[in-house]
Amino acid sequence: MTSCFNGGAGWPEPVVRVQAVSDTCGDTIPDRYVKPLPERPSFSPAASDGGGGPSIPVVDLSMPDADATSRAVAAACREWGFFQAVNHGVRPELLRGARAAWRGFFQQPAEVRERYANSPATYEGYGSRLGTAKGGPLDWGDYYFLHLLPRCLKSHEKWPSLPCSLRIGRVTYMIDGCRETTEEYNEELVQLCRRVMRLLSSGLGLEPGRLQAAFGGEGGEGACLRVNFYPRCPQPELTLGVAAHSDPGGMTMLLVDDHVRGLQVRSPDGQWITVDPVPDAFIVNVGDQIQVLSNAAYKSVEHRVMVSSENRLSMAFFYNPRSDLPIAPMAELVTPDRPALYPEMTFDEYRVFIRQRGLAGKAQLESLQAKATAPGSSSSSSS
Ligand SMILES: O=C(O)CCC(=O)C(=O)O
Repeated sequence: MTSCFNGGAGWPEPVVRVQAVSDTCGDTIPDRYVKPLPERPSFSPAASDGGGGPSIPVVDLSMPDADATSRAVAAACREWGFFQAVNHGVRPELLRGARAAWRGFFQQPAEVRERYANSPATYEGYGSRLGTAKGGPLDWGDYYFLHLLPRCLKSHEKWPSLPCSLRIGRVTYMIDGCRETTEEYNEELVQLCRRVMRLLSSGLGLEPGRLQAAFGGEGGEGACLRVNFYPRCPQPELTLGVAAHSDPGGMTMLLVDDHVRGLQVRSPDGQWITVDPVPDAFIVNVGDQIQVLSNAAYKSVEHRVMVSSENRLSMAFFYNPRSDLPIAPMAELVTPDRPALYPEMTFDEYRVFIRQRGLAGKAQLESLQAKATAPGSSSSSSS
């Protein structure tokens, strides 16, 4: 298994690729991946299995009535923090091309993948863990993380270079499929996120550009991509592909495998429900920064990932506020009846916690709320 280690690069111990573990572990997963009993997945049926249980709302973004669309998005984000966006305007061929390009990366030989091994300094590149605590629990998944916005953080050298040929008519061109597709995907997703931001802002009774302004305006926002690859697992009942967490950033647009389920979302009544993906939809969810800006009108909800006997790939596009802007509940949403629930903090300050400790449910947001609402706290509303 020597090819599954990378020699440290700032990690507290050698990093083992889950893909290599999956290929070599036989029928039993190593102890480091076994979750404590209360955290293990429940194989709750998806609504389409006939259980008729609750499911996250589906919102058609092509409805001609912008107010109705805004109301549907806002209702989903107030109640569930999640919805599936259909007819969102991003071409299905681009979605399939992006998934295929990234599957191509995870199918490369280990020595090619290892050229892009990441470190905890920026997390950019090929990784297999979050958090730097030695001996900490591990999730059953590898990933690739890269920065897209602001442009000064984007560095193509840190993206996989996978040249391939493309034949158009009689001419064959060489293209760098993964980089070119990811660029186009990025452009489209930024436009879609800006549109959903306007809908969210209107849904709070604010002027459509208000939420985007709190992110630093169009061109001021941040964006990054995390492509998750969950190799087949012989004991899926013991582990998770990603442990329960809420997303630290602003908003996430998740593109999942159409055929393999995995995502579970905490429902409003506290149950884990399995999402049944609508083909070519984006699963959109509110992150912690929008929960803070909306003074908890919109919920950043816990979710986690089950693994299975099949490989699964997902692409999480994280749309974030400018990282050095103070983020606090927007002044219009703070009243004597509903004081600011969170203190002011930049996204840079906020994510230090996650980068050191890994994903920990909603612990970060809850500890901030406890500080802001403690007697004598001076939390302000200045965003
Ligand atoms: O793979 C999934 O379905 C979800 C991934 C996720 O939650 C994440 O990358 O933060």
